[in-house]
Amino acid sequence: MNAATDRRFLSLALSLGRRGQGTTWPNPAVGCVIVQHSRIVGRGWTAPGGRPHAEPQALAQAGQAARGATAYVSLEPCSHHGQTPPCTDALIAAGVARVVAPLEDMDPRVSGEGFARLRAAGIEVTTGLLSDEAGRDHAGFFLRTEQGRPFVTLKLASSFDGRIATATGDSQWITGPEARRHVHAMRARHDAVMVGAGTARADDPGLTVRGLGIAHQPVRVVVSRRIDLPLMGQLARTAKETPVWICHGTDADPTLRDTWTGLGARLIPCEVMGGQLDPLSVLKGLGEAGLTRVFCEGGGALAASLLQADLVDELLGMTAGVAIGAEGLPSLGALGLSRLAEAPRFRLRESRMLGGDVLHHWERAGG
Ligand code: AOF
Ligand code: ZN
Repeated sequence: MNAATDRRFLSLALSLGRRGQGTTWPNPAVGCVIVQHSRIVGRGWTAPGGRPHAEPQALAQAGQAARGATAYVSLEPCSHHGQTPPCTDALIAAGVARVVAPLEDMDPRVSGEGFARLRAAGIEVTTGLLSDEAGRDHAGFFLRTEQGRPFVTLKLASSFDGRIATATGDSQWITGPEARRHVHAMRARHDAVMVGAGTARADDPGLTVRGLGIAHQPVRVVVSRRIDLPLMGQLARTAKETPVWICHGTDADPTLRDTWTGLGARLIPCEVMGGQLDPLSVLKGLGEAGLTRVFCEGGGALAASLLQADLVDELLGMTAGVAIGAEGLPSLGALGLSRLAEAPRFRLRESRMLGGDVLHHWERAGG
């Protein structure tokens, strides 16, 4: 098989894998394509909840056609006896001749062992192709495995001059319907949507995915040191149907904790540092609870504290052609910088028109 063909089928495996993003945590969202004589005979991706894994599903579809075929997998097939038997064993048993996967699984139970087992069984293994793209797709899973925290995408939709509301708090419809639709699609591809308490109070957001025909909902995370949240708001009313997790200070009022637990929320105690919640402790708490990809939608104070702590992996900006002026509410709180050299910097990955707005997508520089 030539490199261009490998690239094409592996790229397809990667895009199938991405279909599972937001639904497979704490497991990675993997995709698999089985190819026999240049024909796709099986496709699979990690099921919601993280199991079954991608490979056994694709192999089941391929049946006998898997014998002598090439399996394209977006991550090293697992070799451990976890909650399901190892995918390497399934590939070996099916008689696959070759496996193409971009990179090793960082899970210490796998970590090269999957490739080694396949090779030991006489299967040809090709790695390294599309590894940057796969690294991005699995960045959340890898970060949680290595550092115990999820990947953080920070979204800021603002006016041309970086404001998110007028001085009186009027914030509806800064960006257009296409941008809003994109936000919903991005929510769906993350394990959780996260906001600070100020936003939860000011906007009373639902934080659900709507209008895309998707049944799955991401977890809704609210960061609130004192659990200072409206008891009659949308989050409180719907916490029993769609998960609400509250990251609060260890010093929060126990009665309020009980109230929110009663409403159906999950409470995650986090450390307080210098009078505010320590953002690293918040993310570690979320990582411990299984999250791999978090979509932060502000507000300004939470966004600033994450940026200050160098915990933002990706920025998603949406900018509207409207000017609000200095008295408007800035999208970011104070960062306390004196020198530009200290300012968090990101590298542009993509920019394009989105309806009447501009979408710009940045990733951490040198990360
Ligand atoms: C694969 N294909 O589709 C996925 C894999 O708890 P378990 O038994 O489900 O195992 C989880 C681990 O399996 C996870 O940490 C990661 O290493 C791997 N995920 N592997 O071959 C898949 N989702
Ligand atoms: Zn597996």
